[in-house]
Amino acid sequence: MRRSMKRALWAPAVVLVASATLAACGSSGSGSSGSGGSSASASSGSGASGSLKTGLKVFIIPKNLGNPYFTTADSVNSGGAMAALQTLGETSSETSGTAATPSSQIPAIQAAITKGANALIVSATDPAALCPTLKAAMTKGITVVTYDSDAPTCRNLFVNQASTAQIGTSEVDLLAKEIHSSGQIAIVSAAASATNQNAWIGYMKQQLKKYPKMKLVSTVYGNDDPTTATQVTQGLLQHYPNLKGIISPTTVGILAAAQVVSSSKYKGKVIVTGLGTPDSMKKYVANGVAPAFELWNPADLGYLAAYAAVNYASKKITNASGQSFTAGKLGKFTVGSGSSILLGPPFVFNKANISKFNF
Ligand code: RAM
Repeated sequence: MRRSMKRALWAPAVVLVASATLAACGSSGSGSSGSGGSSASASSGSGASGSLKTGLKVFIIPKNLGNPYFTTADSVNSGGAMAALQTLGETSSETSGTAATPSSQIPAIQAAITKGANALIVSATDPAALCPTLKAAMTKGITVVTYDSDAPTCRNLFVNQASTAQIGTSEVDLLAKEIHSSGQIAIVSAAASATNQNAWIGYMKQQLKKYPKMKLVSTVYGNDDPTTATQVTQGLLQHYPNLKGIISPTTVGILAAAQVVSSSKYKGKVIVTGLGTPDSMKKYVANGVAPAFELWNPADLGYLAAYAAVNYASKKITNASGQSFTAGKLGKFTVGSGSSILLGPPFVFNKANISKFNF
């Protein structure tokens, strides 16, 4: 996708948004980048980024490694968090467990603290389970920024991908349009403890009140694991043979659900929507199983989280509402209510536009 197109579609919105309030394979490091070299002591640079500190040790800790959504959000090649950190002269490293569970993620957070992190950028698998570790980090003066999935009481800032309410309500609206506002529907979520999915599902339930003929019969959890997501979707279809629609607010879940429906007798009977990446969903937009779905640009989310973390760690902003900073190519952002920063509105992909996107 060309840069100009990307910017036009994801122009940053500076909006006040209500923050979404709502295992042991150890951590495995995966690559690091940055031009900071040894970063034991960060310094106040005076380069292009004003007086932001350079040489900060920043650890990006997604829900899990191996999830293409987070790879896009975090990596240098996609222009995600590590690209921003490289530009700013920080040292960065992406680390987590392989399962999207707190027992997999927490050791990675602990290891980052031990290694002398100056800032952590975390997508929370489970806010309650992560909080003691994140609070310990904050007590040591480490900047804690959540992105993607929040831990509202134990971080300095939350970088929110899109309005929580808008995501939840618009997914119900998208499905209602496809199934003529009538019939049994189900949700294929990620982990039962995930802050982001639970907040979106809360708004879906509210929005469903506007569609009295649509009945939510079940919510199942695929844990952002392709095999589990496939199995729970198969189980749903067996239990509810009259199902008309599935909403899956997770990139792993929506792909599994679309694959299961496409290769079964339910193709043409069950419509899938939710949050997906365009590359993984092109086939299912084309075959009509998932005519429309949503997302934001994950690379921009990571990039913005990196700028937020460095600005906070450099004491250029606090968590107070109204503080603003410039996030490189994305422009100016303002801290909103709940100490959250909003990337922009969700974007709907469908057959008219999906071929323009490659991530
Ligand atoms: C999955 C993860 C992530 C979520 C996206 C939409 O990759 O659950 O947290 O934001 O889907």
